[in-house]
Amino acid sequence: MLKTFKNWILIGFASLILVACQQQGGGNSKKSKTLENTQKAGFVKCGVSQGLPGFSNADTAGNWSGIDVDVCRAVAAAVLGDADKVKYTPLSAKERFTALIAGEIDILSRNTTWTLSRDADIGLTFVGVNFYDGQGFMVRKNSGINSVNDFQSGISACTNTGTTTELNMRDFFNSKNISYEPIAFEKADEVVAAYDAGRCDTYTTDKSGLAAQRTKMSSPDDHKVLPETISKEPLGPVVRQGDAVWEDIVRWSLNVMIEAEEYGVNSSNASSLKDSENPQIKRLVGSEGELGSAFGLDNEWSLRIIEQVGNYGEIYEKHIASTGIMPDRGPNELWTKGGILYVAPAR
Ligand SMILES: N[C@@H](CCC(=O)N[C@@H](CS)C(=O)NCC(=O)O)C(=O)O
Repeated sequence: MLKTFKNWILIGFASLILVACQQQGGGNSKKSKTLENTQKAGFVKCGVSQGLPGFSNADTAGNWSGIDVDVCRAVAAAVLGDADKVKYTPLSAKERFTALIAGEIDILSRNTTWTLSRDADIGLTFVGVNFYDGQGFMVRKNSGINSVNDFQSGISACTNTGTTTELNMRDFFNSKNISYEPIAFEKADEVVAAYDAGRCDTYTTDKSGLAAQRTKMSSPDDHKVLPETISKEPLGPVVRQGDAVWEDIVRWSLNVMIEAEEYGVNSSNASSLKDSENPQIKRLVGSEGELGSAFGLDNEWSLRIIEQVGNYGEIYEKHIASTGIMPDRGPNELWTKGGILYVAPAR
């Protein structure tokens, strides 16, 4: 009797272990409400900036492009089969998080810095980094200022409201005991116009933002960016907290573009690499493993991202390097080439 009881307990434990192992092995039975709604609507709801060249910018015909836009395009290629199926909502820095939490958008991909308080406090989840940046200062070349060490009390500084920039600027000037006059606007174009018109001595934001906005100034050559970087600004896409599968889809859509570059898979060679000898390449192009099933997607999801949007290197070249915004990749180079772009393996 006792023996039979023991056997039952053993069988019970064995089944528990089996179930636990199966769950670990994959097969995601969870459903994503956001994925379901996106597939029903037929487009990805993507929040972007109000116009930041290289990152998210619309042409005169209203076509959006940029490295941030490509994150949304990648998700659309993965979940809808077509990178063009994206509806863009331009948002100021101040309104971006409210729009995401309210469900007006499902991905915020808008030069947004990942910080503890944003990630933890307000119902947001950062899924990764698509551009490593830092805050800098722009001044007029004839100002006689060559370094932040030349800043004097009474300096006026233009910037955007609702940004990390405002907070870093305050920390920076206060820690150096320099009194300053902040001149802040909600719309980035107002900031640029104010600085351009000489209303402030310096314009401060992410260094990529300075480079991008400089292209909009009346005489870009009259200005320079100081050498110092006063903060870390890891920029990346954000989703609403609470839909773990959607979060994973966005995270891995980004990771796949970075890993594709690492393995030399690009928009032109991807489909010809289905028979590659390298199993990691085969997983990226969907001819080995079943990575898509974990998200409720087919196995070509990542191939479509690479074919329709490109790998990270192609995207960087197209939007940031060839446009002259930041030709040098700096930290945004792959870890295998001296940069810090290092993503978890898609396997
Ligand atoms: N990365 C910072 C700053 C983001 C930010 O809003 N920067 C301004 C200046 S580059 C901007 O995006 N302007 C473009 C726009 O508002 O459309 C943050 O997340 O707070």
